[in-house]
Amino acid sequence: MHKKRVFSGVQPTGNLHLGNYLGAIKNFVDLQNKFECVYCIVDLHAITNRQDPNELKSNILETIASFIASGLDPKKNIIFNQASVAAHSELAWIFNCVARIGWMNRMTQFKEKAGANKENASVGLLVYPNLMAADILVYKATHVPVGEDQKQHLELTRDIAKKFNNDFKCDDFFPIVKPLIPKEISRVMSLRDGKKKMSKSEDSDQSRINLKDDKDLIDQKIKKAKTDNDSIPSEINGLKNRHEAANLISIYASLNEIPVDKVLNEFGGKNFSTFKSKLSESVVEKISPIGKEIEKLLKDKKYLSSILQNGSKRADIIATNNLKEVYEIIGLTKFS
Ligand code: AQP
Repeated sequence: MHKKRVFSGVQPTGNLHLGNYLGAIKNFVDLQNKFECVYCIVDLHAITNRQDPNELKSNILETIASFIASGLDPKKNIIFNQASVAAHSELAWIFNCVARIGWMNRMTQFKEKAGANKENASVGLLVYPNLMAADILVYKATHVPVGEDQKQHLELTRDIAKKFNNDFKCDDFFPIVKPLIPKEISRVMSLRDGKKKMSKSEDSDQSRINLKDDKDLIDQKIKKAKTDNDSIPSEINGLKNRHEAANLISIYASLNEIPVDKVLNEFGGKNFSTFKSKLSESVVEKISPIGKEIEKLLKDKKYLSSILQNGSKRADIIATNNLKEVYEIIGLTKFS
């Protein structure tokens, strides 16, 4: 039996949005009172695509500011950046030798991010899931809150843990992690195209609500969000194949922590303009205070760096101990 421990990470690639918040960060906040939680800014994942060094530095601080502004308590949780704890990269190398190339080739995120020019993608982008497995398992984490887009990577983490435990006959050494995926909205979709996920790297800023957007921008983006010509249905079946409509309804449900059918009870038969103004109100109510707090926190970079410094020390102790056990299991010795 493993001690219950939560681990999750967010890439410091700028523009944290409503998808990151509802899919992951909101859940991080809820979990901090129930589990020991380790939350990581996964800067090594960010460099699988080229990053401007100065922008990367400021995005790391902005991500930590977003964590704190969303309600994470740096005393209660271990909050740190991945590059500060070398054990992540060391275990990732070991997992590069455990995982199979066929497993990597099946990852849909690689296919989507590498696009048509697969040969030109970084090797890091291909083996990204091994580093993610190392991030989680170096803490022997048992629960991982993520959006639905990360489900396949978590299945791979489970496969790596099982293969390692089996290959080295150390039954139950690594836990078989449980994904914690939000129920009402597991994947927030783009405001411009209900079949694409809301994403930081999407060119159009109109496709997402950023945590730092002000009230006017939020109102304007929601007003312009794509819908269809039909009114809001009264039952869930009526949302079938209406991707944009389903997305807006689910965002409202998730923000207000009510089930989708309750939203449909309230708005069924009404047109989208009535609903959109209510949705705007909810987004502004939940997101604007976070945006304002992010701006405030970003004025105190010393404070933000001190959170990372402190969290990195605490994370390093756990990760280094676990890595030591891994080295012993596989027959490696560190003489330095
Ligand atoms: N649209 C989304 N809906 C629900 N959850 C989402 N997450 C991301 N987008 C959505 C969840 O947020 C956490 C952190 O994600 P990340 O920033 O580390 O990486 P990502 O999934 O690649 O996010 P983006 O916005 O799509 O970034 P880019 O455009 O840079 O690739 C994860 O738990 C993720 O599930």
